[in-house]
Amino acid sequence: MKKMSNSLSAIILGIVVTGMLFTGCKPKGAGNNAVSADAASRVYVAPGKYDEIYMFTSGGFSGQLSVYGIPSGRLFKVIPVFSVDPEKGYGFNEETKPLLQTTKGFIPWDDSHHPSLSKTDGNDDGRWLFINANNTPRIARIDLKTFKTVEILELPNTGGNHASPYCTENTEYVVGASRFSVPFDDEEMPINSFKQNFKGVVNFIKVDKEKGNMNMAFQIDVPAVDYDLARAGKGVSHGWLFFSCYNSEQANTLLEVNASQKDKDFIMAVNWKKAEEYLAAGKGVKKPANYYHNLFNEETQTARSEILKEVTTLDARALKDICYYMPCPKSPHGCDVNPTGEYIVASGKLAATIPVFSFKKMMAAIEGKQFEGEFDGISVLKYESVLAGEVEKPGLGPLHTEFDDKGFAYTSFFVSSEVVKWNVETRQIIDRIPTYYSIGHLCVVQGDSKKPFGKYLVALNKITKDRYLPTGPELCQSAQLIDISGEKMKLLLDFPTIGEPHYAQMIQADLITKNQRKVYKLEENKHPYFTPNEKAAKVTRVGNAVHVYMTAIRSHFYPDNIEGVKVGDEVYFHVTNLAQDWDVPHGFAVKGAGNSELLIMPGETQSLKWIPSRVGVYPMYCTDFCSALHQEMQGYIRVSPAGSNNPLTFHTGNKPESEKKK
Ligand code: K7E
Ligand code: CUA
Repeated sequence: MKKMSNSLSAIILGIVVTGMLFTGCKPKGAGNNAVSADAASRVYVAPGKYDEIYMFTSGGFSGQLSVYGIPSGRLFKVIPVFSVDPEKGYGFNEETKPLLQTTKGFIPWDDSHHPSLSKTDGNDDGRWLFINANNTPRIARIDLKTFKTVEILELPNTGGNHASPYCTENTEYVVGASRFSVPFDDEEMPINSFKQNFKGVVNFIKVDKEKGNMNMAFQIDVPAVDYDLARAGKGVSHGWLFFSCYNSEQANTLLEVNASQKDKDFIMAVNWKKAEEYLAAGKGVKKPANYYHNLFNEETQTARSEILKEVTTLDARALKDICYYMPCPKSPHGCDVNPTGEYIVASGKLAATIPVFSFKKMMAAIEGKQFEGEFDGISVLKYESVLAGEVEKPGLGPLHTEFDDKGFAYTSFFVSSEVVKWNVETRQIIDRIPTYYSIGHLCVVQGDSKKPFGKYLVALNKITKDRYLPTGPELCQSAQLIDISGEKMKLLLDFPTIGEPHYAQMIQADLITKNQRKVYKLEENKHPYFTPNEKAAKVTRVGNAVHVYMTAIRSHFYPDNIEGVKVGDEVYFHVTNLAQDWDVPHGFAVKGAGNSELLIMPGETQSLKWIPSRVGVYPMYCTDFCSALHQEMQGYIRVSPAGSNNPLTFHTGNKPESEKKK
């Protein structure tokens, strides 16, 4: 620690930051910061009125995605993605369980950092949202018609899918890279053979233009460093991607010290159009792999898993003109591209300036072979040959940058806990505003697109000490809404978030609302256990599996009395919600079930598996208050001993003919 603070203190503007570097520091005047006089009216969305903007925020270690309205900061929904959610039956009902299957088995959780809206011509098109699983490397796709997770693709040979996912200009690909270099899956090696045996990888996932379906197109093998964040090029730099890399020291222990040795790490520029050419020319090598592709089918309303066994790879060391390294000061984190695509802004966490790279200069430097050498087989461009300029004395601990529509950039500073506004062309600092406290990412409305909407910026903060009512040892994390429509930034609103809000993307609401699905049409329901009306409801037995084809409508289930089930049976309740009106879900729960409820949207079928272990009469009921007679929406299922001869019977209301005679 001593050794490190010596070297750092010189770098970080001569300030001794040993204590606060990794915890953040508190700006002066914290707690009673000036909120502009019109702030309340700027964020007030009157009852019954709509917000102007959607914000999609990752939950970090919650594995979920939350949806807020901006400017009000109202929470609308938490969309389960990588973590099970009993509230919605996600990961508990039979239809969604396959989404969470991986080569490591069913995984009920992940750590999720970066939502990424799909793009057309470099602008957010409001169709899909992609998000990464960092721990067990996966990418998920959420359909913004239904706000549901519809696809999850596992990434083979990838350790820590942090630099992910990033959409290219027309969502040709979503791309991600490994944070932890590792040997190939299912290979073990001495950890200290990192330099020889570990690999980094960049994953290119092809996205179907109409349906959005993902498939693993190819991987690029790259040197073993830690790839942290990235952005796709756009406009002039369309066809390229830019990744920040730290740990160019290739340390495998105590990275805190060992990965902070060198003066510069890298930004890796990847020419994906070139990679496509090599693939077309047959330079891809097919390698065995093992990974899951889980896809939800809207017609059958059921997810299916397939296991894939091969991946095509390109070797960046052999194909010299796919990847280049640009030297970048001190452990870069964020790597962001401005709306024209000309400037690449890299934020070195431990750097005293922010370097701004020029795409034009980079192309000229590649053309003119302005290399200072190679790193692990990859050409390293000369720093001066690619640099547009540096932002001087910007603040401490720069992390992330987004852009508005007027030529300004906004960078977050974790250590000095502030947002700094600067001019992209001149790199002059225009304004700065404190955040409370220790901001990570920030986001501007459509701020990573070719046409940012500007107007609002949200700071996503790690620490909220003294900002809210305390809630035990764990205090909430928070977002802060900042008005960026004028020259000076203005703080408008604080609001808490779910989990850790690593990153968010904001989009104008009408790009989403016009596509909303209100119901699933019954005539389009192709679920294998669909029950189209009450007459079709039935209970069947196949061995010890009992299938209940059940319907729900205000305010009863059909059937609501079931007998003849035995201890040890596998009972499947396949419940179809017959309602065809917006906002009329029904719930379903049965006493003692070891999973969760179902929450069934209008026209949808969902299945709950239940294995009764004891004799008894078990109530079942609707869990979503659906009408004045919601409490009456209930029934019973009788469970007899394993050897019983009770016949299978079922009904709602009058008993069936067969039973009337008894
Ligand atoms: Cu900066 Cu995971 Cu995007 Cu968090 S990362 S802050
Ligand atoms: Cu159906 Cu409550």
